Amino acid sequence: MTGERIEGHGGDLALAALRAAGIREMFTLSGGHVFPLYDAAHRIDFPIYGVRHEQSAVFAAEAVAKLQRRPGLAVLTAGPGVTNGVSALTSAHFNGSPVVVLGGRAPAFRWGAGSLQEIDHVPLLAPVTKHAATVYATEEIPAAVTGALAAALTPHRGPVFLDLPLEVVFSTAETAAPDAPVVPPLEPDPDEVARAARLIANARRPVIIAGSDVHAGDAVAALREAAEALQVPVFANGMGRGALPPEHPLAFAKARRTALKRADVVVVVGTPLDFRLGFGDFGAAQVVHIVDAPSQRAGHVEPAACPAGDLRLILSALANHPGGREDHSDWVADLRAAENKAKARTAEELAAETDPIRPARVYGELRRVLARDAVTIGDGGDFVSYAGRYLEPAMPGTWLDPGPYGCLGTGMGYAMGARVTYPERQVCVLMGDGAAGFSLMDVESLVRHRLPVVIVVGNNGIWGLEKHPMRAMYGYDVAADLQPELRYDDVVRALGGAGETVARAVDLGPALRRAFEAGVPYLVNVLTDPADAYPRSSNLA
Ligand SMILES: Cc1ncc(C[n+]2csc(CCOP(=O)(O)OP(=O)(O)O)c2C)c(N)n1
Ligand SMILES: [Mg+2]
Repeated sequence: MTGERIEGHGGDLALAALRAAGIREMFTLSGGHVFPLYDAAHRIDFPIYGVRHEQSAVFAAEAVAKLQRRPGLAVLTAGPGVTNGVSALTSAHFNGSPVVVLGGRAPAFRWGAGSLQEIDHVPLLAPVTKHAATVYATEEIPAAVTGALAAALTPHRGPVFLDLPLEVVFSTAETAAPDAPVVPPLEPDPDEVARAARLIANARRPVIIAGSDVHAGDAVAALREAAEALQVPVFANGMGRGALPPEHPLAFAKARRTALKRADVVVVVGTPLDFRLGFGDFGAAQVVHIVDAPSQRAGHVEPAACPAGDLRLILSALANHPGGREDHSDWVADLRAAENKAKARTAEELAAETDPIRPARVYGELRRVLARDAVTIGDGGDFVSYAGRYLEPAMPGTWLDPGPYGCLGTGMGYAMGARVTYPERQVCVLMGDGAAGFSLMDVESLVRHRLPVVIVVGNNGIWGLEKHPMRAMYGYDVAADLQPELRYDDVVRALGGAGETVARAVDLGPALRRAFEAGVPYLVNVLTDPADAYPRSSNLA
Protein backbone atom coordinates (compact mmCIF):
# COMPACT_ATOMS: atom_id res chain seq x y z
CA MET A 1 0.00 0.00 0.00
CA THR A 2 1.47 3.31 -1.07
CA GLY A 3 -1.14 5.44 0.67
CA GLU A 4 -2.01 6.95 -2.69
CA ARG A 5 -5.69 7.71 -3.37
CA ILE A 6 -7.63 7.72 -6.61
CA GLU A 7 -10.99 9.18 -7.47
CA GLY A 8 -13.35 8.62 -10.38
CA HIS A 9 -16.36 6.74 -11.63
CA GLY A 10 -16.60 2.98 -11.54
CA GLY A 11 -14.92 2.70 -14.92
CA ASP A 12 -11.89 4.69 -13.75
CA LEU A 13 -11.58 2.62 -10.59
CA ALA A 14 -11.84 -0.68 -12.43
CA LEU A 15 -9.32 0.34 -15.08
CA ALA A 16 -6.81 1.49 -12.45
CA ALA A 17 -6.90 -1.98 -10.88
CA LEU A 18 -6.65 -3.69 -14.28
CA ARG A 19 -3.66 -1.57 -15.30
CA ALA A 20 -1.91 -2.27 -12.01
CA ALA A 21 -2.01 -5.96 -13.01
CA GLY A 22 -0.29 -5.23 -16.34
CA ILE A 23 -3.38 -5.29 -18.57
CA ARG A 24 -2.73 -3.12 -21.60
CA GLU A 25 -5.87 -3.34 -23.76
CA MET A 26 -9.55 -4.20 -23.71
CA PHE A 27 -11.58 -6.27 -26.18
CA THR A 28 -15.25 -5.40 -26.31
CA LEU A 29 -18.49 -4.95 -28.19
CA SER A 30 -20.39 -1.80 -27.39
CA GLY A 31 -23.23 -1.49 -24.90
CA GLY A 32 -24.42 1.42 -22.78
CA HIS A 33 -24.06 -0.50 -19.52
CA VAL A 34 -20.28 -0.40 -19.83
CA PHE A 35 -19.77 3.14 -21.17
CA PRO A 36 -17.83 4.28 -18.07
CA LEU A 37 -15.20 1.62 -18.78
CA TYR A 38 -14.82 3.05 -22.28
CA ASP A 39 -14.73 6.60 -20.92
CA ALA A 40 -11.94 5.67 -18.52
CA ALA A 41 -9.95 4.05 -21.32
CA HIS A 42 -10.59 6.81 -23.83
CA ARG A 43 -9.32 9.55 -21.53
CA ILE A 44 -5.93 7.87 -21.08
CA ASP A 45 -5.57 6.45 -24.63
CA PHE A 46 -5.86 2.90 -23.34
CA PRO A 47 -6.38 0.70 -26.44
CA ILE A 48 -9.96 -0.48 -27.07
CA TYR A 49 -10.53 -3.18 -29.70
CA GLY A 50 -14.15 -3.40 -30.81
CA VAL A 51 -15.36 -6.70 -32.32
CA ARG A 52 -18.49 -8.02 -34.03
CA HIS A 53 -19.39 -10.84 -31.64
CA GLU A 54 -18.65 -11.06 -27.92
CA GLN A 55 -17.09 -14.49 -28.28
CA SER A 56 -14.33 -12.88 -30.34
CA ALA A 57 -13.65 -10.37 -27.55
CA VAL A 58 -13.22 -13.16 -25.01
CA PHE A 59 -11.17 -15.33 -27.37
CA ALA A 60 -8.92 -12.33 -28.10
CA ALA A 61 -8.47 -11.76 -24.36
CA GLU A 62 -7.68 -15.45 -23.98
CA ALA A 63 -5.05 -15.36 -26.71
CA VAL A 64 -3.37 -12.43 -24.95
CA ALA A 65 -3.49 -14.36 -21.68
CA LYS A 66 -2.06 -17.50 -23.26
CA LEU A 67 0.68 -15.78 -25.23
CA GLN A 68 1.76 -13.16 -22.70
CA ARG A 69 1.11 -15.10 -19.47
CA ARG A 70 -0.77 -12.17 -18.00
CA PRO A 71 -4.48 -11.47 -17.64
CA GLY A 72 -6.47 -10.64 -20.78
CA LEU A 73 -9.51 -8.38 -20.52
CA ALA A 74 -12.90 -8.52 -22.22
CA VAL A 75 -15.64 -6.03 -21.40
CA LEU A 76 -19.13 -7.31 -22.23
CA THR A 77 -22.37 -5.43 -21.99
CA ALA A 78 -25.26 -6.65 -19.82
CA GLY A 79 -27.42 -9.64 -20.72
CA PRO A 80 -26.78 -10.93 -24.25
CA GLY A 81 -23.31 -9.38 -24.28
CA VAL A 82 -22.32 -11.56 -21.36
CA THR A 83 -24.19 -14.67 -22.49
CA ASN A 84 -22.64 -14.45 -25.97
CA GLY A 85 -19.27 -14.74 -24.24
CA VAL A 86 -20.07 -17.92 -22.32
CA SER A 87 -18.59 -20.51 -24.73
CA ALA A 88 -15.34 -18.55 -24.97
CA LEU A 89 -15.20 -18.15 -21.19
CA THR A 90 -15.76 -21.88 -20.84
CA SER A 91 -12.86 -22.49 -23.22
CA ALA A 92 -10.67 -20.29 -21.01
CA HIS A 93 -11.87 -22.31 -18.01
CA PHE A 94 -10.85 -25.59 -19.66
CA ASN A 95 -7.54 -24.05 -20.77
CA GLY A 96 -6.66 -22.53 -17.40
CA SER A 97 -6.34 -19.10 -19.01
CA PRO A 98 -6.39 -16.00 -16.78
CA VAL A 99 -9.14 -14.09 -18.57
CA VAL A 100 -11.01 -11.28 -16.81
CA VAL A 101 -14.49 -10.49 -18.02
CA LEU A 102 -16.15 -7.35 -16.72
CA GLY A 103 -19.85 -7.32 -17.46
CA GLY A 104 -22.41 -4.59 -17.41
CA ARG A 105 -25.50 -5.29 -15.32
CA ALA A 106 -28.99 -3.88 -15.05
CA PRO A 107 -29.40 -1.42 -12.15
CA ALA A 108 -29.42 -2.99 -8.70
CA PHE A 109 -31.69 -0.37 -7.13
CA ARG A 110 -34.70 -1.46 -9.18
CA TRP A 111 -33.78 -5.14 -9.59
CA GLY A 112 -36.85 -7.20 -10.38
CA ALA A 113 -38.79 -4.33 -11.95
CA GLY A 114 -37.94 -5.43 -15.48
CA SER A 115 -35.04 -3.26 -16.63
CA LEU A 116 -33.59 -3.86 -20.08
CA GLN A 117 -31.35 -6.97 -20.13
CA GLU A 118 -31.96 -7.69 -16.47
CA ILE A 119 -30.52 -11.11 -15.71
CA ASP A 120 -28.31 -12.37 -12.91
CA HIS A 121 -25.20 -13.47 -14.81
CA VAL A 122 -23.38 -14.81 -11.78
CA PRO A 123 -25.09 -18.22 -11.50
CA LEU A 124 -24.58 -18.71 -15.24
CA LEU A 125 -20.88 -17.93 -15.02
CA ALA A 126 -19.99 -19.47 -11.64
CA PRO A 127 -19.48 -23.04 -12.95
CA VAL A 128 -17.02 -21.89 -15.63
CA THR A 129 -14.99 -19.33 -13.69
CA LYS A 130 -12.75 -19.33 -10.63
CA HIS A 131 -14.68 -16.41 -9.22
CA ALA A 132 -17.94 -14.76 -10.31
CA ALA A 133 -19.56 -11.94 -8.36
CA THR A 134 -21.47 -8.68 -8.53
CA VAL A 135 -19.83 -5.54 -7.11
CA TYR A 136 -22.54 -3.59 -5.32
CA ALA A 137 -20.64 -0.45 -4.24
CA THR A 138 -18.47 1.85 -6.39
CA GLU A 139 -15.76 2.18 -3.75
CA GLU A 140 -15.40 -1.60 -3.63
CA ILE A 141 -14.52 -1.90 -7.32
CA PRO A 142 -10.69 -1.68 -7.13
CA ALA A 143 -10.37 -4.27 -4.38
CA ALA A 144 -12.92 -6.52 -6.10
CA VAL A 145 -11.03 -6.34 -9.40
CA THR A 146 -7.63 -6.93 -7.77
CA GLY A 147 -9.06 -9.89 -5.83
CA ALA A 148 -10.55 -11.36 -9.00
CA LEU A 149 -7.22 -10.91 -10.82
CA ALA A 150 -5.37 -12.69 -8.03
CA ALA A 151 -7.81 -15.60 -8.32
CA ALA A 152 -7.32 -15.71 -12.11
CA LEU A 153 -3.53 -15.77 -11.77
CA THR A 154 -3.31 -18.28 -8.91
CA PRO A 155 -2.54 -21.76 -10.23
CA HIS A 156 -4.50 -23.53 -11.42
CA ARG A 157 -5.25 -20.39 -13.43
CA GLY A 158 -8.57 -19.61 -15.02
CA PRO A 159 -11.12 -16.97 -15.96
CA VAL A 160 -12.97 -14.69 -13.55
CA PHE A 161 -16.12 -12.62 -13.94
CA LEU A 162 -17.41 -9.48 -12.26
CA ASP A 163 -20.48 -7.53 -13.18
CA LEU A 164 -21.10 -3.92 -12.24
CA PRO A 165 -24.69 -2.70 -11.83
CA LEU A 166 -25.45 0.38 -13.90
CA GLU A 167 -25.58 2.83 -11.01
CA VAL A 168 -22.43 1.33 -9.45
CA VAL A 169 -20.28 1.81 -12.55
CA PHE A 170 -21.67 5.27 -13.34
CA SER A 171 -21.25 6.62 -9.76
CA THR A 172 -18.02 8.10 -8.44
CA ALA A 173 -15.95 7.30 -5.36
CA GLU A 174 -12.55 7.86 -3.83
CA THR A 175 -10.50 4.84 -2.81
CA ALA A 176 -6.98 3.63 -2.13
CA ALA A 177 -4.95 3.22 -5.34
CA PRO A 178 -4.93 -0.46 -6.31
CA ASP A 179 -1.76 -2.57 -6.15
CA ALA A 180 -0.79 -5.40 -8.47
CA PRO A 181 -2.25 -8.72 -7.34
CA VAL A 182 0.20 -10.87 -5.41
CA VAL A 183 0.44 -14.56 -6.22
CA PRO A 184 3.00 -16.43 -4.11
CA PRO A 185 4.39 -19.65 -5.66
CA LEU A 186 2.86 -22.84 -4.34
CA GLU A 187 5.57 -24.97 -2.69
CA PRO A 188 5.27 -28.66 -3.61
CA ASP A 189 5.59 -31.42 -1.03
CA PRO A 190 9.32 -32.33 -1.22
CA ASP A 191 8.66 -36.01 -0.42
CA GLU A 192 6.23 -36.30 -3.30
CA VAL A 193 8.73 -34.59 -5.62
CA ALA A 194 11.50 -36.94 -4.47
CA ARG A 195 9.24 -39.94 -5.07
CA ALA A 196 8.57 -38.69 -8.62
CA ALA A 197 12.28 -38.09 -9.22
CA ARG A 198 13.21 -41.61 -8.07
CA LEU A 199 10.55 -43.19 -10.28
CA ILE A 200 11.81 -41.31 -13.34
CA ALA A 201 15.50 -41.79 -12.61
CA ASN A 202 15.07 -45.53 -11.98
CA ALA A 203 12.80 -46.11 -14.96
CA ARG A 204 14.23 -47.91 -17.96
CA ARG A 205 11.99 -46.37 -20.55
CA PRO A 206 10.53 -43.09 -19.25
CA VAL A 207 8.62 -40.56 -21.33
CA ILE A 208 7.57 -36.99 -20.54
CA ILE A 209 4.42 -35.44 -21.98
CA ALA A 210 4.44 -31.69 -21.45
CA GLY A 211 1.24 -29.66 -21.67
CA SER A 212 -0.01 -26.12 -21.65
CA ASP A 213 0.67 -25.33 -17.99
CA VAL A 214 4.40 -25.75 -18.61
CA HIS A 215 4.15 -22.67 -20.78
CA ALA A 216 1.55 -20.90 -18.62
CA GLY A 217 3.70 -21.50 -15.52
CA ASP A 218 6.83 -20.18 -17.25
CA ALA A 219 8.44 -23.56 -16.65
CA VAL A 220 9.81 -24.25 -20.14
CA ALA A 221 13.46 -23.78 -19.09
CA ALA A 222 12.95 -25.96 -16.01
CA LEU A 223 11.33 -28.67 -18.16
CA ARG A 224 14.34 -28.70 -20.42
CA GLU A 225 16.73 -28.91 -17.47
CA ALA A 226 14.78 -31.82 -16.00
CA ALA A 227 14.60 -33.68 -19.32
CA GLU A 228 18.32 -33.19 -19.96
CA ALA A 229 19.41 -34.06 -16.43
CA LEU A 230 17.36 -37.27 -16.40
CA GLN A 231 17.69 -37.94 -20.16
CA VAL A 232 13.99 -38.42 -20.81
CA PRO A 233 12.33 -38.09 -24.24
CA VAL A 234 9.74 -35.30 -24.35
CA PHE A 235 6.45 -35.14 -26.24
CA ALA A 236 4.14 -32.16 -25.97
CA ASN A 237 0.55 -31.09 -26.44
CA GLY A 238 -1.34 -27.77 -26.40
CA MET A 239 0.80 -24.78 -25.47
CA GLY A 240 3.54 -27.18 -24.41
CA ARG A 241 4.33 -27.73 -28.08
CA GLY A 242 7.67 -26.20 -29.01
CA ALA A 243 8.87 -26.31 -25.38
CA LEU A 244 11.87 -28.21 -26.71
CA PRO A 245 12.85 -27.09 -30.21
CA PRO A 246 12.32 -29.85 -32.82
CA GLU A 247 16.09 -30.27 -33.32
CA HIS A 248 16.69 -31.00 -29.61
CA PRO A 249 17.91 -34.60 -29.13
CA LEU A 250 15.15 -35.25 -26.58
CA ALA A 251 12.32 -33.64 -28.59
CA PHE A 252 9.89 -36.10 -30.14
CA ALA A 253 6.53 -35.75 -31.86
CA LYS A 254 5.75 -38.62 -34.20
CA ALA A 255 6.85 -41.63 -32.19
CA ARG A 256 4.26 -41.09 -29.47
CA ARG A 257 2.35 -44.30 -30.03
CA THR A 258 5.56 -46.39 -29.88
CA ALA A 259 6.76 -44.44 -26.86
CA LEU A 260 3.56 -44.90 -24.88
CA LYS A 261 3.30 -48.58 -25.81
CA ARG A 262 6.79 -49.35 -24.55
CA ALA A 263 7.28 -46.84 -21.73
CA ASP A 264 7.54 -48.09 -18.15
CA VAL A 265 7.02 -44.65 -16.59
CA VAL A 266 4.91 -41.92 -18.22
CA VAL A 267 5.41 -38.46 -16.75
CA VAL A 268 2.57 -36.09 -17.59
CA VAL A 269 3.40 -32.48 -16.75
CA GLY A 270 0.97 -29.58 -16.73
CA THR A 271 -1.93 -31.15 -18.56
CA PRO A 272 -4.89 -33.22 -17.39
CA LEU A 273 -5.13 -36.99 -17.85
CA ASP A 274 -8.08 -36.47 -20.19
CA PHE A 275 -9.29 -37.93 -23.49
CA ARG A 276 -6.25 -36.51 -25.27
CA LEU A 277 -4.06 -38.84 -23.21
CA GLY A 278 -6.29 -41.92 -23.16
CA PHE A 279 -7.65 -40.79 -19.77
CA GLY A 280 -4.27 -41.53 -18.21
CA ASP A 281 -4.40 -45.27 -18.96
CA PHE A 282 -0.92 -46.18 -20.20
CA GLY A 283 -1.22 -49.94 -19.78
CA ALA A 284 1.46 -51.38 -17.52
CA ALA A 285 3.41 -48.11 -17.27
CA GLN A 286 3.44 -46.23 -13.99
CA VAL A 287 2.11 -42.69 -14.17
CA VAL A 288 3.73 -39.62 -12.63
CA HIS A 289 1.34 -36.71 -12.86
CA ILE A 290 2.89 -33.30 -12.18
CA VAL A 291 0.28 -30.57 -11.67
CA ASP A 292 0.36 -26.89 -10.77
CA ALA A 293 -2.28 -27.16 -8.04
CA PRO A 294 -3.87 -29.95 -5.97
CA SER A 295 -7.19 -29.26 -7.74
CA GLN A 296 -5.63 -30.68 -10.92
CA ARG A 297 -5.07 -34.16 -9.49
CA ALA A 298 -7.12 -36.67 -11.44
CA GLY A 299 -9.98 -38.36 -9.62
CA HIS A 300 -10.11 -41.27 -12.07
CA VAL A 301 -6.43 -42.33 -11.99
CA GLU A 302 -4.18 -43.41 -9.12
CA PRO A 303 -0.72 -42.13 -10.20
CA ALA A 304 2.45 -43.55 -8.64
CA ALA A 305 3.42 -39.97 -7.73
CA CYS A 306 1.58 -36.71 -8.13
CA PRO A 307 3.50 -33.64 -6.97
CA ALA A 308 1.39 -30.46 -6.98
CA GLY A 309 2.76 -26.93 -6.93
CA ASP A 310 4.81 -24.42 -8.87
CA LEU A 311 5.98 -26.32 -11.95
CA ARG A 312 9.32 -24.48 -12.04
CA LEU A 313 10.09 -25.64 -8.50
CA ILE A 314 9.04 -29.23 -9.18
CA LEU A 315 10.92 -29.53 -12.48
CA SER A 316 14.06 -27.88 -11.09
CA ALA A 317 13.97 -30.32 -8.19
CA LEU A 318 13.75 -33.20 -10.67
CA ALA A 319 16.74 -31.77 -12.56
CA ASN A 320 18.72 -31.67 -9.32
CA HIS A 321 17.76 -35.19 -8.21
CA PRO A 322 20.76 -36.33 -6.19
CA GLY A 323 20.30 -40.11 -6.56
CA GLY A 324 21.62 -42.51 -9.21
CA ARG A 325 19.89 -42.95 -12.51
CA GLU A 326 19.41 -45.54 -15.21
CA ASP A 327 21.08 -45.08 -18.55
CA HIS A 328 18.33 -44.20 -21.03
CA SER A 329 20.51 -43.84 -24.12
CA ASP A 330 19.32 -47.07 -25.83
CA TRP A 331 15.71 -46.08 -25.22
CA VAL A 332 16.27 -42.60 -26.62
CA ALA A 333 18.03 -44.09 -29.66
CA ASP A 334 15.17 -46.58 -30.28
CA LEU A 335 12.64 -43.78 -30.18
CA ARG A 336 14.77 -41.63 -32.45
CA ALA A 337 14.76 -44.43 -35.03
CA ALA A 338 10.95 -44.70 -34.80
CA GLU A 339 10.68 -40.91 -35.04
CA ASN A 340 12.87 -40.76 -38.14
CA LYS A 341 10.89 -43.52 -39.83
CA ALA A 342 7.61 -41.69 -39.17
CA LYS A 343 9.16 -38.43 -40.37
CA ALA A 344 10.14 -39.99 -43.69
CA ARG A 345 6.51 -41.10 -44.22
CA THR A 346 5.33 -37.61 -43.32
CA ALA A 347 7.71 -36.00 -45.80
CA GLU A 348 6.04 -37.94 -48.65
CA GLU A 349 2.57 -36.85 -47.51
CA LEU A 350 3.63 -33.22 -47.23
CA ALA A 351 4.73 -33.24 -50.86
CA ALA A 352 1.64 -35.08 -52.21
CA GLU A 353 0.92 -34.11 -55.83
CA THR A 354 -2.79 -34.79 -55.79
CA ASP A 355 -5.78 -33.20 -57.39
CA PRO A 356 -7.91 -32.11 -55.56
CA ILE A 357 -5.44 -30.87 -52.98
CA ARG A 358 -4.97 -32.97 -49.85
CA PRO A 359 -4.66 -31.06 -46.56
CA ALA A 360 -1.20 -32.51 -45.97
CA ARG A 361 0.13 -30.64 -48.99
CA VAL A 362 -1.23 -27.35 -47.63
CA TYR A 363 0.93 -27.86 -44.56
CA GLY A 364 3.88 -28.93 -46.67
CA GLU A 365 3.73 -25.56 -48.42
CA LEU A 366 3.07 -23.64 -45.21
CA ARG A 367 6.14 -25.11 -43.56
CA ARG A 368 8.23 -23.45 -46.25
CA VAL A 369 6.88 -19.96 -45.62
CA LEU A 370 6.33 -19.93 -41.84
CA ALA A 371 9.08 -18.31 -39.77
CA ARG A 372 10.31 -20.01 -36.60
CA ASP A 373 8.46 -17.54 -34.41
CA ALA A 374 5.20 -17.54 -36.41
CA VAL A 375 2.04 -17.92 -34.35
CA THR A 376 -0.27 -20.57 -35.79
CA ILE A 377 -3.89 -20.86 -34.72
CA GLY A 378 -6.12 -23.84 -35.41
CA ASP A 379 -9.91 -23.48 -35.68
CA GLY A 380 -11.70 -26.34 -37.36
CA GLY A 381 -12.10 -30.11 -37.48
CA ASP A 382 -10.02 -32.45 -39.62
CA PHE A 383 -8.11 -29.59 -41.23
CA VAL A 384 -6.79 -28.62 -37.80
CA SER A 385 -6.06 -32.20 -36.79
CA TYR A 386 -3.75 -32.29 -39.80
CA ALA A 387 -2.16 -29.03 -38.65
CA GLY A 388 -1.41 -30.69 -35.30
CA ARG A 389 0.21 -33.59 -37.10
CA TYR A 390 2.15 -31.72 -39.79
CA LEU A 391 3.21 -28.41 -38.22
CA GLU A 392 6.07 -28.52 -35.74
CA PRO A 393 6.08 -25.43 -33.51
CA ALA A 394 9.74 -24.51 -33.03
CA MET A 395 9.25 -22.19 -30.07
CA PRO A 396 7.01 -22.40 -27.01
CA GLY A 397 3.95 -20.19 -27.03
CA THR A 398 3.50 -20.18 -30.79
CA TRP A 399 0.70 -22.72 -31.20
CA LEU A 400 -2.88 -21.88 -30.23
CA ASP A 401 -5.45 -24.64 -30.38
CA PRO A 402 -8.89 -24.41 -28.79
CA GLY A 403 -7.93 -26.87 -26.05
CA PRO A 404 -9.99 -29.69 -24.56
CA TYR A 405 -13.32 -27.84 -24.75
CA GLY A 406 -12.93 -28.02 -28.55
CA CYS A 407 -14.99 -24.93 -29.28
CA LEU A 408 -15.17 -23.88 -32.92
CA GLY A 409 -15.00 -20.12 -33.48
CA THR A 410 -11.71 -19.18 -31.79
CA GLY A 411 -10.17 -18.12 -35.12
CA MET A 412 -10.52 -14.37 -35.51
CA GLY A 413 -10.51 -13.65 -31.76
CA TYR A 414 -7.29 -15.63 -31.21
CA ALA A 415 -5.85 -13.94 -34.32
CA MET A 416 -6.62 -10.51 -32.91
CA GLY A 417 -5.01 -11.33 -29.55
CA ALA A 418 -1.96 -12.78 -31.30
CA ARG A 419 -1.52 -9.81 -33.63
CA VAL A 420 -1.88 -7.33 -30.75
CA THR A 421 0.75 -9.33 -28.84
CA TYR A 422 3.18 -9.62 -31.75
CA PRO A 423 2.82 -6.73 -34.23
CA GLU A 424 5.81 -7.96 -36.25
CA ARG A 425 5.39 -11.72 -36.37
CA GLN A 426 3.54 -13.88 -38.85
CA VAL A 427 0.09 -14.78 -37.51
CA CYS A 428 -1.61 -17.58 -39.41
CA VAL A 429 -5.08 -18.99 -38.77
CA LEU A 430 -5.81 -22.50 -40.07
CA MET A 431 -9.53 -22.76 -40.50
CA GLY A 432 -12.07 -25.30 -41.59
CA ASP A 433 -14.72 -23.90 -43.91
CA GLY A 434 -17.32 -24.79 -41.30
CA ALA A 435 -15.38 -23.07 -38.54
CA ALA A 436 -15.13 -19.98 -40.73
CA GLY A 437 -18.84 -19.37 -40.22
CA PHE A 438 -18.39 -18.64 -36.53
CA SER A 439 -16.00 -15.70 -36.68
CA LEU A 440 -15.18 -14.60 -40.21
CA MET A 441 -17.20 -11.39 -39.81
CA ASP A 442 -14.54 -10.32 -37.34
CA VAL A 443 -12.17 -9.87 -40.26
CA GLU A 444 -13.94 -6.51 -40.37
CA SER A 445 -12.60 -5.78 -36.87
CA LEU A 446 -9.10 -6.82 -37.93
CA VAL A 447 -9.27 -4.55 -40.99
CA ARG A 448 -10.64 -1.61 -38.98
CA HIS A 449 -7.90 -1.93 -36.36
CA ARG A 450 -5.23 -2.52 -39.02
CA LEU A 451 -4.31 -5.96 -37.74
CA PRO A 452 -3.19 -8.04 -40.73
CA VAL A 453 -3.28 -11.83 -40.39
CA VAL A 454 -3.24 -14.72 -42.84
CA ILE A 455 -6.20 -17.08 -42.88
CA VAL A 456 -5.82 -20.40 -44.67
CA VAL A 457 -9.17 -22.12 -45.15
CA GLY A 458 -9.21 -25.85 -45.81
CA ASN A 459 -12.36 -25.72 -47.91
CA ASN A 460 -13.75 -29.24 -48.30
CA GLY A 461 -17.39 -28.12 -48.47
CA ILE A 462 -18.34 -30.22 -45.44
CA TRP A 463 -18.23 -30.44 -41.66
CA GLY A 464 -15.61 -33.09 -42.31
CA LEU A 465 -14.91 -34.25 -38.80
CA GLU A 466 -18.64 -35.00 -38.41
CA LYS A 467 -19.57 -36.15 -41.91
CA HIS A 468 -17.05 -38.97 -42.19
CA PRO A 469 -17.81 -40.50 -38.78
CA MET A 470 -21.56 -40.23 -39.37
CA ARG A 471 -21.24 -42.06 -42.65
CA ALA A 472 -19.09 -44.71 -40.97
CA MET A 473 -21.67 -45.14 -38.22
CA TYR A 474 -24.96 -44.92 -40.14
CA GLY A 475 -24.05 -45.38 -43.79
CA TYR A 476 -25.48 -41.92 -44.52
CA ASP A 477 -25.06 -38.41 -43.18
CA VAL A 478 -27.26 -35.39 -42.52
CA ALA A 479 -26.52 -31.82 -41.48
CA ALA A 480 -22.92 -32.32 -42.57
CA ASP A 481 -22.77 -30.55 -45.94
CA LEU A 482 -21.81 -26.97 -46.68
CA GLN A 483 -21.83 -25.21 -50.04
CA PRO A 484 -18.91 -26.61 -52.03
CA GLU A 485 -16.18 -24.31 -53.35
CA LEU A 486 -17.64 -21.27 -51.60
CA ARG A 487 -15.59 -18.09 -52.06
CA TYR A 488 -14.58 -17.27 -48.47
CA ASP A 489 -11.88 -15.06 -50.00
CA ASP A 490 -14.65 -12.89 -51.49
CA VAL A 491 -16.15 -12.51 -48.02
CA VAL A 492 -12.85 -11.22 -46.71
CA ARG A 493 -12.45 -8.91 -49.71
CA ALA A 494 -15.93 -7.47 -49.06
CA LEU A 495 -14.89 -6.76 -45.48
CA GLY A 496 -11.84 -4.76 -46.56
CA GLY A 497 -9.24 -7.51 -46.67
CA ALA A 498 -7.94 -9.52 -49.61
CA GLY A 499 -7.56 -13.11 -50.71
CA GLU A 500 -7.67 -15.72 -53.42
CA THR A 501 -8.90 -19.22 -54.13
CA VAL A 502 -6.40 -21.98 -54.83
CA ALA A 503 -7.46 -25.19 -56.54
CA ARG A 504 -4.11 -26.65 -57.67
CA ALA A 505 -1.26 -27.73 -55.43
CA VAL A 506 1.35 -25.88 -57.53
CA ASP A 507 -0.39 -22.56 -56.84
CA LEU A 508 -0.27 -22.92 -53.05
CA GLY A 509 3.25 -21.64 -52.41
CA PRO A 510 2.94 -18.38 -54.38
CA ALA A 511 -0.50 -17.71 -52.86
CA LEU A 512 0.84 -18.13 -49.33
CA ARG A 513 3.77 -15.83 -50.05
CA ARG A 514 1.39 -13.17 -51.38
CA ALA A 515 -0.75 -13.59 -48.27
CA PHE A 516 2.11 -12.93 -45.84
CA GLU A 517 3.19 -9.87 -47.80
CA ALA A 518 -0.30 -8.37 -48.17
CA GLY A 519 -0.35 -6.14 -45.08
CA VAL A 520 -4.11 -6.66 -44.71
CA PRO A 521 -6.14 -9.67 -43.53
CA TYR A 522 -5.74 -12.14 -46.38
CA LEU A 523 -7.66 -15.37 -46.88
CA VAL A 524 -6.25 -18.20 -48.95
CA ASN A 525 -9.27 -20.34 -49.81
CA VAL A 526 -7.84 -23.77 -50.55
CA LEU A 527 -10.24 -26.20 -52.23
CA THR A 528 -9.38 -29.51 -50.57
CA ASP A 529 -10.49 -33.06 -51.19
CA PRO A 530 -13.79 -33.80 -49.38
CA ALA A 531 -13.03 -37.52 -49.55
CA ASP A 532 -9.99 -37.00 -47.33
CA ALA A 533 -10.82 -38.06 -43.76
CA TYR A 534 -8.39 -37.64 -40.90
CA PRO A 535 -7.59 -41.11 -39.62
CA ARG A 536 -8.44 -41.37 -35.92
CA SER A 537 -9.35 -44.15 -33.56
CA SER A 538 -12.26 -42.29 -32.03
CA ASN A 539 -13.96 -40.02 -34.48
CA LEU A 540 -16.35 -38.29 -32.13
CA ALA A 541 -15.66 -34.68 -31.17
C1 LIG B 1 -19.14 -24.59 -31.34
C2 LIG B 1 -19.01 -25.98 -31.87
N1 LIG B 1 -20.02 -26.52 -32.58
C3 LIG B 1 -19.92 -27.78 -33.07
C4 LIG B 1 -18.79 -28.53 -32.85
C5 LIG B 1 -18.71 -29.95 -33.38
N2 LIG B 1 -17.69 -30.04 -34.45
C6 LIG B 1 -16.42 -30.41 -34.20
S1 LIG B 1 -15.47 -30.47 -35.56
C7 LIG B 1 -16.74 -30.01 -36.54
C8 LIG B 1 -16.56 -29.91 -38.04
C9 LIG B 1 -15.69 -28.77 -38.42
O1 LIG B 1 -15.77 -28.60 -39.82
P1 LIG B 1 -14.72 -27.69 -40.56
O2 LIG B 1 -14.42 -26.50 -39.74
O3 LIG B 1 -15.23 -27.45 -41.94
O4 LIG B 1 -13.42 -28.58 -40.58
P2 LIG B 1 -13.21 -30.00 -41.35
O5 LIG B 1 -13.47 -31.09 -40.35
O6 LIG B 1 -14.18 -30.06 -42.49
O7 LIG B 1 -11.79 -29.98 -41.79
C10 LIG B 1 -17.89 -29.79 -35.79
C11 LIG B 1 -19.18 -29.33 -36.35
C12 LIG B 1 -17.78 -27.92 -32.07
N3 LIG B 1 -16.64 -28.57 -31.78
N4 LIG B 1 -17.88 -26.65 -31.64
MG1 LIG C 1 -14.84 -28.46 -43.71
